[in-house]
Amino acid sequence: MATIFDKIIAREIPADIVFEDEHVLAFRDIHPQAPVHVLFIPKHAVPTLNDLGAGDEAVVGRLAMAAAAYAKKEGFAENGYRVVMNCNRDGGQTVFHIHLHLLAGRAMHWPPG
Ligand code: DGP
Repeated sequence: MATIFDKIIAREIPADIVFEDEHVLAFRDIHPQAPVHVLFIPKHAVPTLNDLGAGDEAVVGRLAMAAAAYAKKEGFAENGYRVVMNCNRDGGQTVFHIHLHLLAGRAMHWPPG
């Protein structure tokens, strides 16, 4: 099922895009939870982590590598950052197109809420 993220990929709705390559799009979260809050999404839609299958091995790896490259480029890799992927109801997922949250710019807490 199409989600709001498909519309961002298609440029049907605006987003503050910070990175794009053949497989990955990254843009600022509309409700930032930290000074830096960027979502990394695959252009090939997969609803949840549970739906990854054969042939999808590289999907999450590409998101993680793009996030790490962004952290290095923006200069906060050394201080650190958090990446989060929410899955389904108890994980707090609200958009059913997998995405990796990159949060940075403040000290994170543990355990998360
Ligand atoms: P999650 O709860 O893990 O499914 O995260 C979905 C995130 O997507 C949430 O932090 C808010 C963000 N979001 C939802 N709709 C939009 C939108 O239209 N534009 C942008 N930039 N972010 C959105």
